[in-house]
Amino acid sequence: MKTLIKNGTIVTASDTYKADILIEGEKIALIGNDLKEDGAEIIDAEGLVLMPGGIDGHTHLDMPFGGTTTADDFFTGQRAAAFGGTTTHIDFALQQKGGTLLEGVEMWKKKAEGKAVIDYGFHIAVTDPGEAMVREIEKLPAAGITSLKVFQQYKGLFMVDDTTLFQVMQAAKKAGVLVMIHSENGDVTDIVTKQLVAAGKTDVKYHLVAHPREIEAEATGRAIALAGVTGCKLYVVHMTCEDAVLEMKLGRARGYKVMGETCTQYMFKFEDDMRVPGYEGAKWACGPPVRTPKDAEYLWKSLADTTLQFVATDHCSFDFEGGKNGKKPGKELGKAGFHKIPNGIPGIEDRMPVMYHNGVNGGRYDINRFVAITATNPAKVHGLYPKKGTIAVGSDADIVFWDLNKEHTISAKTHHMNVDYNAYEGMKVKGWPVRTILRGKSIVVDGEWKQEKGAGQFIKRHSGEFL
Ligand code: DUC
Ligand code: ZN
Ligand code: ZN
Repeated sequence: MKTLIKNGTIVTASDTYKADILIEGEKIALIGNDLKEDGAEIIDAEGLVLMPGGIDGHTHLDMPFGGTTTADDFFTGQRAAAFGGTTTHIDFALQQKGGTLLEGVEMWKKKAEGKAVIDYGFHIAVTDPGEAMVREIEKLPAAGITSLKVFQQYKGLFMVDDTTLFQVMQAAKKAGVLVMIHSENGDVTDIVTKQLVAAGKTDVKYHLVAHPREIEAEATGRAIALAGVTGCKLYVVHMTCEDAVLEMKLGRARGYKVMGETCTQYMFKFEDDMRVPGYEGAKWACGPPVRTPKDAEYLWKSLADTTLQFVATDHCSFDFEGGKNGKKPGKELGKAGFHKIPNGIPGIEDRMPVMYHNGVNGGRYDINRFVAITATNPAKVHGLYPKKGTIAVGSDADIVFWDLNKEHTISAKTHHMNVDYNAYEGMKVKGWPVRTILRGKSIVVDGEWKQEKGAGQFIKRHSGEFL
Protein backbone atom coordinates (compact mmCIF):
# COMPACT_ATOMS: atom_id res chain seq x y z
CA MET A 1 0.00 0.00 0.00
CA LYS A 2 1.28 3.44 -0.95
CA THR A 3 0.27 6.81 0.41
CA LEU A 4 1.39 10.16 -0.93
CA ILE A 5 1.12 13.14 1.39
CA LYS A 6 1.12 16.28 -0.73
CA ASN A 7 1.85 19.93 0.05
CA GLY A 8 2.58 19.68 3.78
CA THR A 9 5.29 21.50 5.70
CA ILE A 10 7.64 19.00 7.32
CA VAL A 11 9.02 19.93 10.73
CA THR A 12 11.79 17.92 12.36
CA ALA A 13 14.05 18.74 15.29
CA SER A 14 16.40 20.52 12.90
CA ASP A 15 14.47 21.59 9.77
CA THR A 16 11.27 23.15 8.49
CA TYR A 17 10.54 22.74 4.78
CA LYS A 18 7.76 22.13 2.32
CA ALA A 19 7.81 18.72 0.64
CA ASP A 20 5.74 15.69 -0.27
CA ILE A 21 6.14 12.36 1.52
CA LEU A 22 5.70 8.97 -0.14
CA ILE A 23 4.89 6.13 2.23
CA GLU A 24 5.30 2.53 1.10
CA GLY A 25 3.84 0.04 3.53
CA GLU A 26 4.94 1.12 7.00
CA LYS A 27 7.94 3.23 6.00
CA ILE A 28 8.74 6.60 4.53
CA ALA A 29 10.05 5.78 1.04
CA LEU A 30 10.70 9.19 -0.45
CA ILE A 31 10.62 12.88 0.45
CA GLY A 32 10.72 15.45 -2.31
CA ASN A 33 8.99 18.12 -4.32
CA ASP A 34 6.12 17.43 -6.71
CA LEU A 35 6.14 13.69 -6.10
CA LYS A 36 3.79 11.55 -8.16
CA GLU A 37 2.98 7.89 -7.64
CA ASP A 38 0.48 5.80 -9.58
CA GLY A 39 -1.99 3.96 -7.41
CA ALA A 40 -1.07 5.78 -4.21
CA GLU A 41 -3.74 7.14 -1.90
CA ILE A 42 -3.32 10.93 -1.91
CA ILE A 43 -3.67 12.96 1.26
CA ASP A 44 -3.61 16.71 0.82
CA ALA A 45 -1.78 18.40 3.70
CA GLU A 46 -1.88 21.93 2.30
CA GLY A 47 -1.67 24.40 5.17
CA LEU A 48 -0.71 21.70 7.68
CA VAL A 49 2.50 20.94 9.50
CA LEU A 50 3.80 17.34 9.47
CA MET A 51 5.74 16.32 12.54
CA PRO A 52 7.08 12.97 13.75
CA GLY A 53 4.57 11.22 16.01
CA GLY A 54 5.09 12.10 19.65
CA ILE A 55 7.06 9.78 21.90
CA ASP A 56 6.13 9.74 25.56
CA GLY A 57 9.04 8.20 27.43
CA HIS A 58 7.29 7.97 30.80
CA THR A 59 3.88 6.38 31.34
CA HIS A 60 2.14 4.02 33.74
CA LEU A 61 -0.67 2.03 32.14
CA ASP A 62 -2.47 -0.76 33.96
CA MET A 63 -0.17 -0.36 36.94
CA PRO A 64 -1.05 -1.47 40.46
CA PHE A 65 -0.19 1.43 42.74
CA GLY A 66 -1.46 3.21 45.84
CA GLY A 67 -3.94 0.48 46.80
CA THR A 68 -5.57 0.35 43.37
CA THR A 69 -4.65 0.12 39.68
CA THR A 70 -4.36 2.98 37.20
CA ALA A 71 -7.58 3.76 35.38
CA ASP A 72 -6.10 3.59 31.88
CA ASP A 73 -5.07 0.25 30.47
CA PHE A 74 -3.07 -0.30 27.29
CA PHE A 75 -6.11 0.24 25.09
CA THR A 76 -7.65 3.35 26.62
CA GLY A 77 -4.30 4.95 27.41
CA GLN A 78 -2.78 4.34 24.00
CA ARG A 79 -5.94 5.37 22.15
CA ALA A 80 -5.94 8.64 24.09
CA ALA A 81 -2.25 9.10 23.26
CA ALA A 82 -2.99 8.72 19.54
CA PHE A 83 -5.78 11.32 19.69
CA GLY A 84 -3.20 13.69 21.14
CA GLY A 85 -0.57 13.01 18.45
CA THR A 86 1.58 10.48 20.32
CA THR A 87 2.42 7.31 18.39
CA THR A 88 4.92 5.60 20.71
CA HIS A 89 5.36 5.43 24.47
CA ILE A 90 7.62 3.64 26.86
CA ASP A 91 5.89 2.28 29.91
CA PHE A 92 7.36 1.16 33.22
CA ALA A 93 7.15 -2.59 33.80
CA LEU A 94 7.64 -3.49 37.44
CA GLN A 95 9.85 -6.28 38.69
CA GLN A 96 7.72 -8.33 41.10
CA LYS A 97 8.96 -9.22 44.57
CA GLY A 98 10.80 -12.53 44.20
CA GLY A 99 10.70 -12.26 40.41
CA THR A 100 13.32 -11.44 37.80
CA LEU A 101 13.52 -8.28 35.73
CA LEU A 102 12.63 -10.08 32.52
CA GLU A 103 9.64 -11.75 34.18
CA GLY A 104 8.41 -8.24 34.99
CA VAL A 105 8.78 -7.29 31.34
CA GLU A 106 6.86 -10.42 30.23
CA MET A 107 4.06 -9.58 32.66
CA TRP A 108 3.72 -6.09 31.17
CA LYS A 109 3.87 -7.44 27.62
CA LYS A 110 0.82 -9.55 28.43
CA LYS A 111 -1.03 -6.49 29.68
CA ALA A 112 -0.49 -4.86 26.28
CA GLU A 113 -1.21 -7.91 24.12
CA GLY A 114 -4.44 -7.66 22.15
CA LYS A 115 -5.01 -4.11 23.42
CA ALA A 116 -2.17 -2.04 21.98
CA VAL A 117 -3.06 0.51 19.31
CA ILE A 118 0.22 2.46 19.12
CA ASP A 119 3.82 1.25 19.43
CA TYR A 120 5.47 0.81 22.79
CA GLY A 121 8.50 -0.35 24.71
CA PHE A 122 9.26 -0.96 28.36
CA HIS A 123 11.70 0.28 30.94
CA ILE A 124 12.02 -2.18 33.80
CA ALA A 125 11.69 -0.80 37.32
CA VAL A 126 13.87 -2.49 39.92
CA THR A 127 11.87 -3.30 43.05
CA ASP A 128 13.59 -6.36 44.49
CA PRO A 129 17.31 -5.81 45.01
CA GLY A 130 19.91 -8.54 45.23
CA GLU A 131 22.91 -9.99 43.45
CA ALA A 132 20.79 -11.99 41.00
CA MET A 133 18.94 -8.84 39.91
CA VAL A 134 22.22 -6.98 39.38
CA ARG A 135 23.63 -9.90 37.35
CA GLU A 136 20.50 -9.99 35.20
CA ILE A 137 21.01 -6.42 33.94
CA GLU A 138 23.46 -7.61 31.26
CA LYS A 139 20.70 -9.74 29.73
CA LEU A 140 18.28 -6.84 29.22
CA PRO A 141 19.55 -5.45 25.88
CA ALA A 142 19.08 -8.79 24.10
CA ALA A 143 15.41 -8.57 25.07
CA GLY A 144 15.13 -5.05 23.67
CA ILE A 145 15.07 -3.45 27.12
CA THR A 146 17.80 -0.82 27.23
CA SER A 147 16.69 1.21 30.23
CA LEU A 148 15.82 0.48 33.83
CA LYS A 149 14.43 2.58 36.63
CA VAL A 150 15.42 2.85 40.25
CA PHE A 151 13.53 4.67 42.96
CA GLN A 152 15.05 6.72 45.74
CA GLN A 153 11.45 7.20 46.97
CA TYR A 154 8.57 4.96 48.17
CA LYS A 155 10.30 3.31 51.12
CA GLY A 156 9.13 -0.24 51.77
CA LEU A 157 7.70 -0.50 48.27
CA PHE A 158 10.07 0.47 45.46
CA MET A 159 12.91 2.36 47.13
CA VAL A 160 16.45 1.00 46.94
CA ASP A 161 19.42 2.06 49.05
CA ASP A 162 22.67 3.53 47.73
CA THR A 163 24.36 0.11 47.74
CA THR A 164 21.85 -1.20 45.24
CA LEU A 165 21.80 2.06 43.30
CA PHE A 166 25.58 2.00 42.91
CA GLN A 167 25.67 -1.68 41.94
CA VAL A 168 22.89 -1.18 39.41
CA MET A 169 24.74 1.77 37.91
CA GLN A 170 27.97 -0.22 37.58
CA ALA A 171 26.15 -3.11 35.89
CA ALA A 172 24.15 -0.77 33.66
CA LYS A 173 27.29 1.02 32.52
CA LYS A 174 28.82 -2.33 31.54
CA ALA A 175 25.69 -3.49 29.72
CA GLY A 176 25.01 -0.20 27.91
CA VAL A 177 21.73 0.21 29.77
CA LEU A 178 20.35 3.65 30.66
CA VAL A 179 19.62 4.20 34.36
CA MET A 180 16.46 6.21 35.01
CA ILE A 181 15.82 7.52 38.47
CA HIS A 182 13.00 8.83 40.61
CA SER A 183 14.97 11.19 42.83
CA GLU A 184 13.48 12.08 46.18
CA ASN A 185 14.94 11.08 49.54
CA GLY A 186 12.45 8.39 50.57
CA ASP A 187 13.84 8.05 54.10
CA VAL A 188 12.92 11.66 54.78
CA THR A 189 9.46 11.34 53.24
CA ASP A 190 8.88 8.24 55.35
CA ILE A 191 9.85 9.94 58.63
CA VAL A 192 7.98 13.17 57.94
CA THR A 193 4.86 11.32 56.77
CA LYS A 194 4.74 9.26 59.96
CA GLN A 195 5.21 12.40 62.08
CA LEU A 196 2.47 14.27 60.23
CA VAL A 197 0.02 11.38 60.49
CA ALA A 198 0.77 10.94 64.21
CA ALA A 199 0.02 14.65 64.69
CA GLY A 200 -3.29 14.29 62.86
CA LYS A 201 -2.07 16.41 59.96
CA THR A 202 -3.56 14.37 57.16
CA ASP A 203 -5.12 16.99 54.83
CA VAL A 204 -4.11 16.95 51.18
CA LYS A 205 -1.75 19.92 51.60
CA TYR A 206 0.54 17.92 53.90
CA HIS A 207 1.59 15.88 50.87
CA LEU A 208 3.71 18.93 50.03
CA VAL A 209 5.31 18.94 53.47
CA ALA A 210 6.32 15.28 53.09
CA HIS A 211 7.93 15.93 49.70
CA PRO A 212 9.92 19.17 50.02
CA ARG A 213 12.07 20.39 47.16
CA GLU A 214 15.24 19.98 49.22
CA ILE A 215 14.89 16.19 49.23
CA GLU A 216 14.35 16.12 45.48
CA ALA A 217 17.48 18.20 44.95
CA GLU A 218 19.48 16.16 47.46
CA ALA A 219 18.56 12.83 45.89
CA THR A 220 19.13 14.18 42.39
CA GLY A 221 22.59 15.42 43.34
CA ARG A 222 23.42 12.13 45.05
CA ALA A 223 22.34 10.07 42.03
CA ILE A 224 24.28 12.34 39.70
CA ALA A 225 27.41 11.99 41.83
CA LEU A 226 27.13 8.20 41.73
CA ALA A 227 26.56 8.32 37.97
CA GLY A 228 29.71 10.41 37.73
CA VAL A 229 31.70 7.81 39.68
CA THR A 230 30.38 4.85 37.67
CA GLY A 231 30.28 6.59 34.30
CA CYS A 232 26.77 5.31 33.61
CA LYS A 233 24.22 7.27 31.64
CA LEU A 234 21.60 8.69 33.98
CA TYR A 235 18.14 10.01 33.11
CA VAL A 236 16.39 11.84 35.94
CA VAL A 237 12.64 11.51 35.49
CA HIS A 238 9.97 14.09 36.38
CA MET A 239 12.16 16.99 37.50
CA THR A 240 9.99 19.62 39.18
CA CYS A 241 12.03 22.51 40.45
CA GLU A 242 14.96 24.86 40.03
CA ASP A 243 16.82 23.28 42.97
CA ALA A 244 16.96 19.87 41.27
CA VAL A 245 17.71 21.27 37.82
CA LEU A 246 20.68 23.18 39.27
CA GLU A 247 22.11 19.79 40.31
CA MET A 248 21.61 18.61 36.76
CA LYS A 249 23.43 21.65 35.40
CA LEU A 250 26.33 21.04 37.74
CA GLY A 251 26.53 17.36 36.77
CA ARG A 252 26.54 18.18 33.08
CA ALA A 253 29.14 20.89 33.61
CA ARG A 254 31.33 18.25 35.25
CA GLY A 255 31.00 16.10 32.15
CA TYR A 256 28.80 13.43 33.69
CA LYS A 257 26.39 11.68 31.33
CA VAL A 258 23.23 12.96 32.97
CA MET A 259 19.99 14.05 31.34
CA GLY A 260 16.70 15.36 32.66
CA GLU A 261 13.00 15.07 31.97
CA THR A 262 10.16 17.17 33.19
CA CYS A 263 6.44 16.51 32.77
CA THR A 264 3.61 18.63 31.46
CA GLN A 265 1.80 18.93 34.79
CA TYR A 266 4.71 20.70 36.46
CA MET A 267 4.18 23.64 34.13
CA PHE A 268 0.54 24.16 35.03
CA LYS A 269 -0.30 22.73 38.45
CA PHE A 270 1.10 24.28 41.58
CA GLU A 271 1.30 23.99 45.34
CA ASP A 272 -1.58 26.45 45.70
CA ASP A 273 -3.78 24.09 43.66
CA MET A 274 -3.21 21.48 46.35
CA ARG A 275 -3.94 23.91 49.18
CA VAL A 276 -7.51 24.67 48.16
CA PRO A 277 -10.07 23.91 50.87
CA GLY A 278 -11.69 20.48 50.72
CA TYR A 279 -10.42 17.47 48.86
CA GLU A 280 -10.06 18.87 45.30
CA GLY A 281 -6.29 19.23 45.68
CA ALA A 282 -5.91 15.43 45.73
CA LYS A 283 -6.23 15.51 41.94
CA TRP A 284 -2.74 16.98 41.81
CA ALA A 285 -1.04 14.66 44.31
CA CYS A 286 1.90 13.12 42.54
CA GLY A 287 5.46 12.31 43.41
CA PRO A 288 7.52 14.43 43.32
CA PRO A 289 4.84 17.03 43.91
CA VAL A 290 3.82 20.06 41.91
CA ARG A 291 5.78 23.19 42.88
CA THR A 292 5.42 26.89 42.04
CA PRO A 293 4.92 29.08 38.95
CA LYS A 294 8.50 30.30 39.42
CA ASP A 295 9.76 26.72 39.17
CA ALA A 296 7.62 26.20 36.08
CA GLU A 297 9.24 29.18 34.36
CA TYR A 298 12.62 27.71 35.23
CA LEU A 299 11.58 24.39 33.70
CA TRP A 300 10.36 26.07 30.50
CA LYS A 301 13.68 27.86 30.25
CA SER A 302 15.59 24.65 30.90
CA LEU A 303 13.68 22.83 28.15
CA ALA A 304 14.46 25.68 25.75
CA ASP A 305 18.16 26.02 26.59
CA THR A 306 18.82 22.22 26.49
CA THR A 307 19.52 21.81 30.23
CA LEU A 308 16.51 19.46 30.12
CA GLN A 309 16.08 17.21 27.11
CA PHE A 310 12.58 15.74 27.43
CA VAL A 311 9.01 16.45 28.33
CA ALA A 312 7.00 13.35 29.18
CA THR A 313 3.77 12.84 31.11
CA ASP A 314 4.27 10.32 33.93
CA HIS A 315 0.70 9.50 32.90
CA CYS A 316 -0.72 7.74 35.93
CA SER A 317 -4.48 8.10 35.95
CA PHE A 318 -6.80 7.62 38.89
CA ASP A 319 -10.41 8.75 38.90
CA PHE A 320 -11.18 11.57 41.30
CA GLU A 321 -14.34 9.73 42.26
CA GLY A 322 -13.48 6.14 41.51
CA GLY A 323 -14.84 2.85 42.83
CA LYS A 324 -18.27 3.27 41.25
CA ASN A 325 -19.96 2.43 37.94
CA GLY A 326 -17.60 -0.50 37.51
CA LYS A 327 -14.50 1.67 37.79
CA LYS A 328 -11.46 1.03 39.93
CA PRO A 329 -10.91 2.88 43.19
CA GLY A 330 -9.18 6.22 42.67
CA LYS A 331 -8.23 9.41 44.48
CA GLU A 332 -11.08 9.04 47.00
CA LEU A 333 -8.88 6.48 48.79
CA GLY A 334 -6.90 9.45 50.13
CA LYS A 335 -9.82 10.87 52.09
CA ALA A 336 -8.35 8.67 54.83
CA GLY A 337 -5.21 10.85 54.76
CA PHE A 338 -2.81 12.43 52.26
CA HIS A 339 -0.49 9.43 52.55
CA LYS A 340 -3.22 7.21 51.07
CA ILE A 341 -3.85 9.29 47.94
CA PRO A 342 -2.90 7.28 44.85
CA ASN A 343 -0.12 9.43 43.39
CA GLY A 344 -0.40 10.41 39.78
CA ILE A 345 -1.85 12.77 37.18
CA PRO A 346 -3.26 11.87 33.75
CA GLY A 347 -1.92 13.60 30.62
CA ILE A 348 -0.90 11.16 27.88
CA GLU A 349 -3.44 12.77 25.52
CA ASP A 350 -2.71 16.38 26.39
CA ARG A 351 1.07 16.63 26.35
CA MET A 352 1.57 17.50 22.67
CA PRO A 353 -1.14 20.20 22.26
CA VAL A 354 -0.48 21.75 25.67
CA MET A 355 3.29 21.89 25.23
CA TYR A 356 2.89 23.13 21.66
CA HIS A 357 0.46 25.91 22.49
CA ASN A 358 2.13 27.18 25.63
CA GLY A 359 5.66 26.51 24.43
CA VAL A 360 5.62 27.58 20.76
CA ASN A 361 2.71 30.03 20.68
CA GLY A 362 3.83 31.19 24.11
CA GLY A 363 7.23 32.18 22.70
CA ARG A 364 9.21 29.89 25.00
CA TYR A 365 10.80 27.72 22.28
CA ASP A 366 10.40 27.21 18.56
CA ILE A 367 8.58 24.41 16.80
CA ASN A 368 11.81 22.49 16.08
CA ARG A 369 12.66 22.44 19.77
CA PHE A 370 9.10 21.26 20.43
CA VAL A 371 9.72 18.29 18.12
CA ALA A 372 13.07 17.63 19.81
CA ILE A 373 11.71 17.46 23.37
CA THR A 374 8.51 15.57 22.52
CA ALA A 375 9.77 13.08 19.93
CA THR A 376 13.32 13.16 18.62
CA ASN A 377 15.22 13.30 21.91
CA PRO A 378 13.21 10.50 23.53
CA ALA A 379 13.73 8.41 20.37
CA LYS A 380 17.49 8.99 20.42
CA VAL A 381 18.02 8.38 24.10
CA HIS A 382 15.72 5.37 24.36
CA GLY A 383 17.17 3.57 21.35
CA LEU A 384 14.31 4.08 18.90
CA TYR A 385 16.04 6.44 16.49
CA PRO A 386 15.93 6.71 13.46
CA LYS A 387 13.08 4.18 13.25
CA LYS A 388 11.02 6.60 15.34
CA GLY A 389 11.30 10.26 16.25
CA THR A 390 11.91 11.87 12.88
CA ILE A 391 10.57 12.23 9.36
CA ALA A 392 13.23 10.71 7.12
CA VAL A 393 13.52 8.13 4.35
CA GLY A 394 13.60 4.68 5.94
CA SER A 395 11.92 5.76 9.17
CA ASP A 396 8.57 4.40 10.28
CA ALA A 397 5.80 6.51 8.81
CA ASP A 398 4.65 7.84 12.20
CA ILE A 399 3.40 11.28 11.29
CA VAL A 400 1.15 13.74 13.03
CA PHE A 401 -0.65 16.41 11.01
CA TRP A 402 -0.77 19.61 12.98
CA ASP A 403 -3.29 22.34 12.16
CA LEU A 404 -1.59 25.44 13.55
CA ASN A 405 -4.81 27.43 13.43
CA LYS A 406 -7.23 24.94 14.91
CA GLU A 407 -8.43 25.87 18.38
CA HIS A 408 -9.63 23.42 20.97
CA THR A 409 -10.73 23.70 24.57
CA ILE A 410 -9.43 20.81 26.64
CA SER A 411 -11.98 19.06 28.83
CA ALA A 412 -12.66 15.78 30.57
CA LYS A 413 -16.01 15.84 28.76
CA THR A 414 -14.28 15.34 25.41
CA HIS A 415 -10.95 13.70 26.21
CA HIS A 416 -10.40 10.00 25.52
CA MET A 417 -8.52 9.03 28.68
CA ASN A 418 -10.47 6.71 30.96
CA VAL A 419 -10.45 9.18 33.84
CA ASP A 420 -13.02 11.60 35.22
CA TYR A 421 -10.98 14.80 35.33
CA ASN A 422 -8.42 16.64 33.25
CA ALA A 423 -5.43 18.62 34.51
CA TYR A 424 -5.86 21.20 31.75
CA GLU A 425 -9.64 21.58 31.99
CA GLY A 426 -10.80 24.70 30.16
CA MET A 427 -7.42 25.45 28.59
CA LYS A 428 -7.88 26.89 25.11
CA VAL A 429 -5.09 25.71 22.84
CA LYS A 430 -4.30 26.77 19.28
CA GLY A 431 -2.61 24.07 17.22
CA TRP A 432 -4.19 20.64 17.12
CA PRO A 433 -3.42 17.18 15.72
CA VAL A 434 -5.96 16.52 12.98
CA ARG A 435 -4.51 13.24 11.71
CA THR A 436 -2.25 10.67 13.33
CA ILE A 437 -0.46 8.11 11.17
CA LEU A 438 1.20 5.07 12.71
CA ARG A 439 3.47 3.00 10.46
CA GLY A 440 1.64 4.24 7.37
CA LYS A 441 -1.87 3.80 8.68
CA SER A 442 -4.12 6.74 9.56
CA ILE A 443 -5.33 5.81 13.04
CA VAL A 444 -7.06 9.09 13.92
CA VAL A 445 -8.58 11.35 11.27
CA ASP A 446 -10.39 14.54 12.27
CA GLY A 447 -11.27 13.12 15.65
CA GLU A 448 -12.41 9.78 14.28
CA TRP A 449 -10.89 6.55 15.52
CA LYS A 450 -9.61 4.20 12.77
CA GLN A 451 -7.27 1.76 14.47
CA GLU A 452 -7.78 -1.92 15.26
CA LYS A 453 -7.26 -3.14 18.78
CA GLY A 454 -4.04 -5.14 19.02
CA ALA A 455 -2.31 -3.49 16.04
CA GLY A 456 0.25 -1.65 18.19
CA GLN A 457 3.67 -3.29 18.34
CA PHE A 458 6.23 -3.90 21.05
CA ILE A 459 9.50 -2.34 19.90
CA LYS A 460 12.81 -3.89 20.84
CA ARG A 461 15.10 -0.98 21.55
CA HIS A 462 18.84 -0.67 21.02
CA SER A 463 21.20 1.21 23.36
CA GLY A 464 20.44 4.88 23.06
CA GLU A 465 22.55 8.02 22.78
CA PHE A 466 23.63 10.56 25.35
CA LEU A 467 22.38 14.05 24.57
N1 DUC B 1 4.86 9.28 40.74
C1 DUC B 1 3.57 9.42 40.52
O1 DUC B 1 3.02 10.50 40.76
N2 DUC B 1 2.89 8.35 40.01
C2 DUC B 1 3.51 7.18 39.63
C3 DUC B 1 4.81 6.93 40.20
C4 DUC B 1 5.53 8.14 40.59
O2 DUC B 1 6.71 8.10 40.80
ZN1 ZN C 1 8.57 8.36 39.65
ZN1 ZN D 1 6.41 7.63 36.80
